[in-house]
Amino acid sequence: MTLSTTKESTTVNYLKDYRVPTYFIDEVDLVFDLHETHTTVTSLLRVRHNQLSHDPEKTLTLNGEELILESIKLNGKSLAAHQYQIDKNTLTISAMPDHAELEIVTQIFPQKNTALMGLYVSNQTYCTQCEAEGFRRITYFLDQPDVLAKYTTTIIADEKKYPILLSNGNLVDAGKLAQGRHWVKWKDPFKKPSYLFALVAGDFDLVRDQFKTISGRMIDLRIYVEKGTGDQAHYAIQAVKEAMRWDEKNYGREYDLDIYMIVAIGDFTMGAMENKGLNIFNTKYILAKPENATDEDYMNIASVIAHEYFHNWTGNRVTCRDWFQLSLKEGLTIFRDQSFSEDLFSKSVMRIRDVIDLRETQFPEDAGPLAHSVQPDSYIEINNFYTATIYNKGAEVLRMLKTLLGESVFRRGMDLYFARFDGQAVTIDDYIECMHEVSGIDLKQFKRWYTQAGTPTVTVVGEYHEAQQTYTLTFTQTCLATPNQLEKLPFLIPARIGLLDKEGHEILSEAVLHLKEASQVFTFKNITSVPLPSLFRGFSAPIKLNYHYTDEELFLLAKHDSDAFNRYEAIQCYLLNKLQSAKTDSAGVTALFQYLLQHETQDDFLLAEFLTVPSESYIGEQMAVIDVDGIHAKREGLMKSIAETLQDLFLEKYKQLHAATLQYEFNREAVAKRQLKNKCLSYLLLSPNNMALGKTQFLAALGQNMTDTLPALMGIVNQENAFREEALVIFYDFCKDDALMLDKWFAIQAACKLPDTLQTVKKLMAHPQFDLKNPNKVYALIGTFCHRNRVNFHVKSGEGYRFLREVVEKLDKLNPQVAARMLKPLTTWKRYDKERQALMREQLTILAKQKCSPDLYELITKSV
Ligand code: B3K
Ligand code: ZN
Repeated sequence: MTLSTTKESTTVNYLKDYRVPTYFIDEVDLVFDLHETHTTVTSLLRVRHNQLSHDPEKTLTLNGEELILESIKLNGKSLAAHQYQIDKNTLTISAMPDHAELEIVTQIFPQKNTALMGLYVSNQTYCTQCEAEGFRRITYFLDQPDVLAKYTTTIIADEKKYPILLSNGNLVDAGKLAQGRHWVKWKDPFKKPSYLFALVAGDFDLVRDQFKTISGRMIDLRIYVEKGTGDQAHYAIQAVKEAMRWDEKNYGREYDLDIYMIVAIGDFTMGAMENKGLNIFNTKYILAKPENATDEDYMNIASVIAHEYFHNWTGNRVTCRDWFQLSLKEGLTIFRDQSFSEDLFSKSVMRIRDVIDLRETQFPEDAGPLAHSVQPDSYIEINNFYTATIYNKGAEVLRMLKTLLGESVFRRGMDLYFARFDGQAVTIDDYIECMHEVSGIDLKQFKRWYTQAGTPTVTVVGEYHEAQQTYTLTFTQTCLATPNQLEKLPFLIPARIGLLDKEGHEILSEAVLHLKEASQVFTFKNITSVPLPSLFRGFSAPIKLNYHYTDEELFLLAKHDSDAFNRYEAIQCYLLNKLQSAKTDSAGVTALFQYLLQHETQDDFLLAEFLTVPSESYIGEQMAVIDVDGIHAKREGLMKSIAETLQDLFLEKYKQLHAATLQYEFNREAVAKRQLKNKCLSYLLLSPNNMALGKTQFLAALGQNMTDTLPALMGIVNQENAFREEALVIFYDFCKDDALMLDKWFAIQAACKLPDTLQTVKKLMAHPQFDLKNPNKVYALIGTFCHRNRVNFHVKSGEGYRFLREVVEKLDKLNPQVAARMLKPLTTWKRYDKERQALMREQLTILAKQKCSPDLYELITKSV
């Protein structure tokens, strides 16, 4: 018996080292025998030498981690000890035949698996997470995405405890065994990489529905959730149907199996996983009912469901050749789910929110020590690369491509991509080649978006020539150095622009300029008066724009631009200017907000976005040295003065909308009203005089409508008042048996801006319902405090940094992926003042001296 150990390697993997596999595995037959102390996995592999691999040695090297090898047979014969070799994370067989059947029996320990990779147990349910490299924690395998095999999976387990046994594909057989055990057999007709394998065993509530595909096939839809929560899966199953319809209509993609299953799990590191035919989801993105889920939760559920469903084509049918191509599936699938949410909820608001997200998560990544390109050229731990750059910037790159090619050509490119590469593991280059072929456009320069990291800054200068009646715009692009990339070449940037006259009428609507040079001039003819440019409409490229607008010009754009995103952008820009000036004069801001409240009557959802002051992190991003306390004080001050000056208007709007939203319904119109109503409430609750209003809404909404409960509670909790403690107790009593609501209870306290919050967070870590092994709890309490509560996390004493380091140390032993995610704020130390820099570095240095996971090792070495 040999034990392979936990991954320790700190090897750097390079894209340039990619080689085709020496062997392929065409068929996999797995048998899982689930027991209370261990699981035995028998794996029968049909192995074939790859003629193209030029490996004269005929050596087969399989990956394996934390496995106990019980036996190994080649073509039916047990291998003697000298015929194979086991190292830390590999099993090597030399002198392999060209074709062989390999039978490997391993033992694994799902009950002890806290890393939540491979096979693990959550709430008495067995489940798997194999992306990126979890399958090797189940059995020895060629655990890389360019090895595509057909899987058959047999699961054997106690029937009472685990009546439901699931895997990918179709159920083909089942039976009973002695001692109350039973078995099932699943067969997946589609070839897939090992990262898409899934297994689930447990007892669930089942919610079912059907979907008739465009060609008339009936799909059996099933969502499995924890017993007693079946009433919360109805929205999710509707969302599945919406997503299926949308992909047929917009991309011509039909679902391919006869059954589509989703299982919701309480302990899950990510949002969800797109395993073929058997998605596994974090409960957070399935369960919802009005009393425990907010409008945001509902919208997120639809978007994650769509995301995983869309992966069936972008990721599963056409998959990635290697993990450097991760954005091929993730960027593309995010782009598709963003478009879905725009269609479903609101084109303008979803766009605004996606850009906010990009600027708050990806821009800092680009500006920090962990900056990497959308197609990285090296990594130590691939799990560290499920980043905003790969996902969100990757999506922006495709949005630009669509802008450059136009909608119908882009669609033809997608059709070609699916037709050409169905059933294959391919590269970002393969994808771009399709787009090149259908468009005839040379995309060589465009591909720099994949290989160069960093956020470009585009400086624009406009000049009007009255005599010639021409207007010129000069665009100059620059991009700062990022780690290992000191010099950058110009990007191909699509700039969607319009020109307005003094009254705000459009003189030129919707031109897309292709910026190619470091500096480039565009001339517009027959312009009869000085125009005002509306630049990068819809945020047509992930860049930082530098154009000097006067306050009057920003007002004009805010009021009249035909592009909703640029109206929002003008307001943000104006607010940022005010927040950055030495003395914040709020009169202009309140005048603008007053105008918007009185005139923006078409779209409540959009208005709620317009009335949002830039976040502390976005303000900080604009500064050379982030002034944590200054930003906080100024922003709070500005919001308070808006709230005071416009108190009557907010109250009037609030009352009017409140009366119109008494009954909770989830639909576009109701969401828009509630969003605006609660935006007004959040301003009103900045004043202690309005606490009664918050209390009334909180008590009335609790148990009926979480969308109204939460903002009221937030307003109450964020200041000292007589009702504060009581409100938290009432909320706790209401939510103590519901894990997801409990997360909200933890998060709301961790987000509190009052000065003793760190002490509260420490106390809450000792709460019996807090669990360091549960990622949702960690994200709710530690994540909210360290990632979102800037003023308290960055407290001058350095106590917040020490707290995070201590938590990360503990987490790393349980779940390195979660530990690495939590560590991120410390890696940005260079952005702060000298004192904070020293304190943050000190904690990183302490960590650097300890033995830690490759996940942490990579982040620490890259950032110290
Ligand atoms: N593809 C999964 C990612 C899982 C990665 C785990 N380290 C989720 C998604 O993007 O759909
Ligand atoms: Zn994805």
